[in-house]
Amino acid sequence: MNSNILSSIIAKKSQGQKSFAVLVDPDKASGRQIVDLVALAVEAGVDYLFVGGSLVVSNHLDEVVQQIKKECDMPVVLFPGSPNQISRYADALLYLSLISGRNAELLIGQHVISAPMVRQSGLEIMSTGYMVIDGGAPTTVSYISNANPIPADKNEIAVCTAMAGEMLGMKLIYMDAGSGAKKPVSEQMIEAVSKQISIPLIVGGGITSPEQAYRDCRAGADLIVVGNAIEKDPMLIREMSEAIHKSPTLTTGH
Ligand code: 1GP
Repeated sequence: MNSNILSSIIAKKSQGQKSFAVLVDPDKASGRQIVDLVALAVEAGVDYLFVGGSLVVSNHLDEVVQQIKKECDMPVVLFPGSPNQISRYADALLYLSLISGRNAELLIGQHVISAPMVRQSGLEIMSTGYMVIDGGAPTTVSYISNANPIPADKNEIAVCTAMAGEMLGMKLIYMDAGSGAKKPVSEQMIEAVSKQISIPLIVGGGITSPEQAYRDCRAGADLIVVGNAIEKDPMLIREMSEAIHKSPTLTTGH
């Protein structure tokens, strides 16, 4: 099983470099928009394109991924909301287990059902402890997952959840306030969690400004994911990328 993309994320973390992923929702992106977005992303030095959404209702995931791959060499990482959001044309899959929830289906059930298909896809599989954090309003992910998010001010629950994920062997932790969250994950929570884990920490949901992205990186996020804000204003990509790539970390993992 290849591990190129995970290795690149780990290598960047160990060098103190931050990474930036732009999230493309196949339901919202059309042909021309994808071409333009990819061009902007390449020019801005975006590290990864994540593709997926909690509720992909269209059936052109393959088409979207193929189109992105035609336009650029950037790694395409699937961020699936359900097991049918798999495309063999992508490079890697965030193999998400919703460790913040207590819905057995999203912890392990759907993985069992889709395991042969996932293995056959040939994708790089990146085991990811997925933690949904309350973002101030119900988001698609909190509704669809049928699981309570971690309260935004309960840093200790987030810390223990991430620690458990790491000790269970997960390779990445993803803290997500949900797409379009009113409030992104707090810097205090990011700092608390990042201090207690040594695997890379992905943070997303409701990040709308380069300043916020910078502060999140400084607090300890290793990879920032932005979707909505860039859908609304694609020109934000450049500033976001600059802010993320210049940011230092104030904290160190143990
Ligand atoms: C959502 O983390 C991603 O799962 C991105 O969220 O669309 O709010 O940037 P936004």
